[in-house]
Amino acid sequence: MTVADLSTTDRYPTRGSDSALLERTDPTVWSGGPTGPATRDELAAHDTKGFHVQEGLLSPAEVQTYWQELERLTRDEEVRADERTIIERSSDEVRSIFEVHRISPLIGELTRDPRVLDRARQILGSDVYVHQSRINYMPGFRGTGFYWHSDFETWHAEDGMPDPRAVSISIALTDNFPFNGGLMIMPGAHRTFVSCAGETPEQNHKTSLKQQRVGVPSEEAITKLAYEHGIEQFTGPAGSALWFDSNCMHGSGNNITPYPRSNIFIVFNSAENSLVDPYAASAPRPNHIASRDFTPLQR
Ligand code: 6CS
Ligand code: FE
Repeated sequence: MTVADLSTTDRYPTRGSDSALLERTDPTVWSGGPTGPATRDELAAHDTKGFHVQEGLLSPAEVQTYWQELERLTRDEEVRADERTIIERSSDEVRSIFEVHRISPLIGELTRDPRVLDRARQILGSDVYVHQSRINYMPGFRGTGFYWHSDFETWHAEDGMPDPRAVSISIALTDNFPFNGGLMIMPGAHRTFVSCAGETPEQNHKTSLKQQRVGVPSEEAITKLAYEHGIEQFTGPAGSALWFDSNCMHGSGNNITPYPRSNIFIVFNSAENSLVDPYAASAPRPNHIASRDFTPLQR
């Protein structure tokens, strides 16, 4: 099936026989919703670039508390053996812990913290629920990064997310430097949907969360977007946070420094954008990767 065939049934067709750059036909900041703490300039930056930084979200004391929680989780043998925990390919260190907002009550509270929840509702212009949460531990020396991708391309194809009406927050628990795997992101590329060639294999999530092989943009698409938009990098002290649109083109390098780059990552989806059947996979991914509990979050 070519992208043209798919487009009659789907505004963001992907994983057909060829790749293409399609225009995003949805807003980035949705109007008409609840007000919130984001300033006019922050919303303008988010709309134009697809992301904005929330400086000093967590106090140093809170960073310490969440860092200790992260250390506790990565040392807990039950958590390490849990299917929601992804171990690094090249070592036995924890790479990610999914559904961490349900595993850790402390991180669960953070999803309902007004400093976080109200900003998500403001950007998405509606009630929201947690689509996915994870801790990316990115240990020193052996932390491996993530190749260029759009999260929405995966969430649309494999989770059945209709529109890019979702926003992620990446909260730095350690200092994010340019040299320890800091997130790279193309400002403005969120307005282009990169349709990727290649069918989704059965049970793809069993390997894609360690290394993504399908839903990966072509080097031609990445080159075109990089020359058109450039590349910025999220760096900042522990406690700062990056809010980024679900369709941002982003990636991160490996971390060969001694400094871990550990983040809490929460994805808010609009309650008006709840998941349907996957658009390009034979079965939906498990609930701990793509929640099907659409109950809107309350403070
Ligand atoms: O597949 C996913 O849902 C996850 N994969 C990546 C590389 N980023 C978004 C998300 O956490
Ligand atoms: Fe991602």
